[in-house]
This record gives sequence, C-alpha cells and structure tokens, in this order.
Amino acid sequence: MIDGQPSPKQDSPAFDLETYLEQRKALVEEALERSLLVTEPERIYEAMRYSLLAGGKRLRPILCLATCELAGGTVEMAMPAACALEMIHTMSLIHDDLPAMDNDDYRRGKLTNHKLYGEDMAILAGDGLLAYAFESVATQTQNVPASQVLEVVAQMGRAVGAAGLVGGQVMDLEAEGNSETPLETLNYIHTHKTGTLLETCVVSGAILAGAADQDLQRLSKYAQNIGLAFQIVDDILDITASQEELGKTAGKDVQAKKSTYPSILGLEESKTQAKQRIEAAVALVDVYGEKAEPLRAIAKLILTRKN
Ligand code: GRG
Repeated sequence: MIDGQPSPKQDSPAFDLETYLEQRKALVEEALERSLLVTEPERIYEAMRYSLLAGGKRLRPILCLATCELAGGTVEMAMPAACALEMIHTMSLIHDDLPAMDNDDYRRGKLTNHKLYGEDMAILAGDGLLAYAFESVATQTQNVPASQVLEVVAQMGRAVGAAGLVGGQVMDLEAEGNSETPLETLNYIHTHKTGTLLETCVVSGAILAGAADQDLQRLSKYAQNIGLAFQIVDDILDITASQEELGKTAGKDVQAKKSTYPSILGLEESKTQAKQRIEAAVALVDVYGEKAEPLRAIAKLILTRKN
C-alpha cells in the first residue's frame, strides 16, 4: 500500500496545477520530439510527426507520470510508456477523423492528417504510430523489472483492441444516426472509446513503479470515474463550445444525430453527473494525502476544461 501523508493544512502552500501541467507538458513534448525522428521513407515519418507533435493537452502521458510518482517511481521510469500512450491516443484521433469514421477537417486547431497527407498516408501514419508505441515501451523503458514492462504492454494491448477503443468505436459507428440510443449503450461507448485508454494511462504508471494490487484497483476506479466525466464533458462541450475553443468542428454530435449525455439527460443533469464522477474520483485518492494532489487537481480540471 502506498503511504499517504496528512491532507495539506490551511497554511501549507496550495498545489499549483498550472505550473505542474506546464512543466510536465514540456517534459512530454521534449520526449515525444526525441522519440520519433524523420528517417526513410520520409513522408510517413513526417505524417506521423505532424499529428504526434500537433499539441494537445497531453493529459494521458501526464497521468501516467503522475501515478508512477505517486507510487514511488520516477518520471524517467514512466516516460517511454507515457509517450507510447500519447502515440496510441494520437493514432486513434487520426483514424477517428478519417472520412470513413467521423470525417473531420480539423484537429487540435490544425488540418487533420488525411487533409494534409491523404487518406492512404493517414491510415498508415496511424498504423505506424500504433506499432511504434509498443516497440518503444518495450525497448526504451529503463530501471523497471521486465515483468512490469510486460504487464504494461499487455494492458496497452487490451486497451486498444476490440475489448477497448476498437470495440467502443464500433458501437459508436453503429449508434450513428440513432438519437434514441439508450444511456446504457452510450456508457459502453464512452467507457470503451475514452475511459479504457485513460485507465491504462493511470494504471501503467503505477505498475511501472511496482504498486500493490490494492492500489492498482483504487487507481483504476479513480480512472473510470474521470474517464466517464471526461466524456460527459466532451458531450457538453460539443454543444456549448466554439470551433476555436475546441480546435475541431463543434456540434458534430447533433449533426450526426448521436445520442449524448445532454441529449438524453439534459445539460444541467449532465453537468451534475460529471461533477459526481469527479467527486468520487477525488474521494478515492484521498487516502494518499498530499501525494495525490496532481491526481485530485487533474480530476477537477477535467470538469472545468474548455477544450
Ligand atoms: C486504437 C487500433 C485503434 C484504432 C482506433 C478510431 C478509433 C479506433 C477509436 C476512436 C477513439 C477516440 C477518438 C475517442 C475519443 C477520445 C477523446 C475524447 C479525445 C479527445 O481527447 P483530448 O481532449 O484531446 O485529451 P487532446 O487533443 O488534448 O489530446
């Protein structure tokens, strides 16, 4: 069990999430930049780098680093896994934006991969990133027992396959055009498309640090709660935020006649449900005291994010 420390007292300096995220993001950007250099054939490496280095909040790698540190590990131990998880996330965005899927022209405030490189290259850029994610976590992780690296590789495989992202995407495609999709199916889509990868980020960091099963289970529950809240907020932002704020086309869910939290429960109830999930997540990591400040702060940020 990870030792907790008492919660911060009134006079202890407040945790500065903005600075924390800025510093972590800079470390991740630097590692991603170094992780994928352009070699032959240049066009595919350029397409892979275009999307990988296009910005984004880097929430997934930051979560992975945070739980590794929470469980007594270091940033260095988790960085290859953190980068691999961002590669997987990026490939899922590239494929999601394809005409055969969500058909979007903008992502992260820039043209989507296929708009710039063509559909053929965008499919291959996604494939290249997915394969490289597994190669890099397996070959670049240092100072971690091989059994723990293997467990992370297995977790990542489970997260991206038909039991995770792929399965969620299939259900999402099947639900398109059906504004009567029940909440149960919507929850399946959200937890598989979005929640599973976030959970893998949280759990992978802790596995690399050698966390006990009991902590892994607690952190999994934390992740499931922030995962669903993240996607409820995504549904809300789709109807409340502008294209400039989102960096991608707004109002896509209504356009595709998709069921969403706001369309089923209304805007206010959706906000309440997201808030309840975040409160549950925060309560779950209370036991870790000050060490869990980053996880608590990230959970709260998910609720208030604007993109
Ligand atoms: C994984 C093999 C494999 C295939 C992909 C296309 C697909 C199958 C799945 C779709 C997954 C998807 C796009 C889910 C949506 C997740 C989501 C809410 C993304 C936005 O995440 P943010 O806001 O984005 O963290 P940034 O740009 O900040 O990283």
